[in-house]
Amino acid sequence: MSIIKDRYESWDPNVTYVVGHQRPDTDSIASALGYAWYLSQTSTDITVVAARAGQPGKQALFAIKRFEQPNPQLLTGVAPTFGHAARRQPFVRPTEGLPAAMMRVAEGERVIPLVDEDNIPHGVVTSLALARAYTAPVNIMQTLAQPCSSLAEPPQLFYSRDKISDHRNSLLRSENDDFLVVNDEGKYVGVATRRRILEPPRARLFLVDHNELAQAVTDAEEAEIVGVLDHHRLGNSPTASPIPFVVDVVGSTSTLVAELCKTAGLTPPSGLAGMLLSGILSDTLVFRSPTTTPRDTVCAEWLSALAMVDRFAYGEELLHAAPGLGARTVQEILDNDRKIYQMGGHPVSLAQVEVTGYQSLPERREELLATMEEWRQREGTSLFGLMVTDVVTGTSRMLTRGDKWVMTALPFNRIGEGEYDLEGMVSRKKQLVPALSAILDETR
Ligand SMILES: [Mn+2]
Repeated sequence: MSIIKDRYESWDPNVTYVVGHQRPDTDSIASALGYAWYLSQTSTDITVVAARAGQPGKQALFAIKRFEQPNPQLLTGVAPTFGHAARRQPFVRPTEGLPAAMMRVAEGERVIPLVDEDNIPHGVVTSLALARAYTAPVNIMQTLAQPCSSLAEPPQLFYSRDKISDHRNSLLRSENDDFLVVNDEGKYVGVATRRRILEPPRARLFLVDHNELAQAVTDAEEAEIVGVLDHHRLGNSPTASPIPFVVDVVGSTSTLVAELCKTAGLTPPSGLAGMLLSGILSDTLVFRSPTTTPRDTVCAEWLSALAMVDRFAYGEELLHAAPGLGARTVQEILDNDRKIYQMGGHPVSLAQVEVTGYQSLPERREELLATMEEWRQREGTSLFGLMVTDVVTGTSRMLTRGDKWVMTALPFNRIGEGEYDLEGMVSRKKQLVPALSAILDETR
């Protein structure tokens, strides 16, 4: 209902958001909450809000509930909109006389919006049109009696929710310098000048648990990245100008947040400590992942004391809240989403499973491959592929068992016995199937 909501939509230019990657996992949510808290404790000049780029996974929701943490604010997109560029400029009613508009001009306005009692805009009166009316060779009393609507010029309208970048071309073609901005119901929001539209306020983002724009919240390339705190490999640098950019080789971003707190002499509240602990336990698979470092275990010990939980028992509970590969049976992994295809007359069985990181793939590989071969023999398929898709990085690997002639023709990077890197493939239907069909059709 409020103007502020119409104008600012989902992001506020006065706020600095701490936001994790799309398809947020537990570490992404925990480090956003933790780092936002840390920043709010250490910097007084900015308003910091923890945010998320999408719906958290089951495990993250479990941790949020367990430690009674707020779900971070959802950012659906961070592009500047016309609402962000609009200023709620004073208006006059279309029925008011010209002196009302003239007063606004005297106050320094260049265009005066005409807005009726229902908040619907009826064009604008420009200072030029007013000057002409006042200097026209007619009775000045007649001029003063005219309603503002008599001088109304049709405005160019934009919706406050619309992204500026989607309209750049029509803006460049337009001869107007001032544009009326309305909300979804067509009601007056404000006036946006060309200058403000071309240089709108930008969302201020602190990225946690990722460092590539491809994984960031929608339209992050139109935002101002003010810092990065992460533990993943370096992707493309998201900024042109230098920013605080921390990518450190530990098991989780939550570890980095906990260390920052320690260094600053800050003790996170019990619930937040539990949340950060959850981030560490989730990413390190309760310290079993080879990515675990002593820094993770030291922080986890500290946080579990603050949260008053047994980190090992709670860790197992947490992992089972959203079973990754580590906590699922071979049957579940292979058969939850499996389809049989006919390619060039050869039956091919393709399963797909989503993960957040490949941490637990090595320890399950042998078991999975053995079962795949068993099923393949039983079903008589030429190939059995398990596409393991990392929803965080948008990449996939494939475990495969098949007839020798198919295996040797596979057009993928082999990274181990029966294991291939599918790189940017995430869709079985649109990417993997066509790639496999190409060889199986050919070698028939
Ligand atoms: Mn992480």
